[in-house]
Amino acid sequence: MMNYLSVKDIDSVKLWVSEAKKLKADPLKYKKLGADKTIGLLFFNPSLRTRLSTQKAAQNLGMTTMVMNFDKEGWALEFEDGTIMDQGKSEHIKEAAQVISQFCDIIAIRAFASLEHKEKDKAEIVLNGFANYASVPIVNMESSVGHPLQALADAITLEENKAGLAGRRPKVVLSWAPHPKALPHAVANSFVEMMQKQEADFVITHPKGYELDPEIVGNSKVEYDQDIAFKEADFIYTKNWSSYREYGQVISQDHSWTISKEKMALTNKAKFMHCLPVRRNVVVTDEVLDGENSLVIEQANNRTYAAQTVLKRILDSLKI
Ligand code: AN0
Ligand code: CP
Repeated sequence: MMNYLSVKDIDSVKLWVSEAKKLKADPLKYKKLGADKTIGLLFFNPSLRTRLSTQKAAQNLGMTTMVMNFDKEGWALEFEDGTIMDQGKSEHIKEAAQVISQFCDIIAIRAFASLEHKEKDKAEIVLNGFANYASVPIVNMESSVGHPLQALADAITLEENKAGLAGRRPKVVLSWAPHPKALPHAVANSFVEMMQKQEADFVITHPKGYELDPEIVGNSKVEYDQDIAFKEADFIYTKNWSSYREYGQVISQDHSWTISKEKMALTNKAKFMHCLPVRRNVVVTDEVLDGENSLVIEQANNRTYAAQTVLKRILDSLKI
């Protein structure tokens, strides 16, 4: 059974991006593929883009969608085995996942990291709970560890904006930026994993103490001086994340890391990318976000074709 749980499930970024571009050129080409099929979208956290783009993608493939805000509308779920359920949790993942599988042909799940328990977050309790007990394919709409639909949309956006590089490898920089709240590592993790599958000069930059999970970073280059990292960059991908080492803590909000016109002037006229939602004049200045090199709306638009590529592949796999 084909699941889409992480970037590792992409066998060839090149192939998937080219499929996405074809779907973008003719979104309704496979309108009949998903007829009589239902996707259930389960949200344990808020969402604008993921919610609407995944519904739009399903709709383009002729599917019916069911959306449930699990945090507000569902029973509180128990994920541990063998628990005596005499406390707050009303239903076990074993029944919930099997019951939803009776109604849905695909289940998509958003469940952020708690940012409290590193090991539990790393174990992907919610996503893997569904993957273990559901009898239908599972799609990750941002879990504790990754946001692979975002990363695929980012890969499409990068590909579409390489035209000015005359075939040379792009320099892509993932830059941390300040934020008042503790945010998850998922978007950054999946972007790193996606870049590791691409031909690019890739650099991660962040203040000391904001190192991402070393198991994900692997051999990717880390540069602690943002100004040095930005030199000759073709793409600046910005995201805040909380500390991984001091798990879930905001250890600094250094505003000298905000992406500004002056920072962008250090680059090779780089394009600016961010997954959104973004806090203006904290993460990035108005000038950069509203500037002509900002790709954020294109990225959001490409979320539809990223999701459509994944759902089409799953629907194709269900026919075999
Ligand atoms: C979330 C995050 O950082 O993971 C979702 C991003 C797509 N962002 C916020 O919570 C602001
Ligand atoms: N980029 C993204 O996943 O946005 P939402 O949280 O609004 O879905």
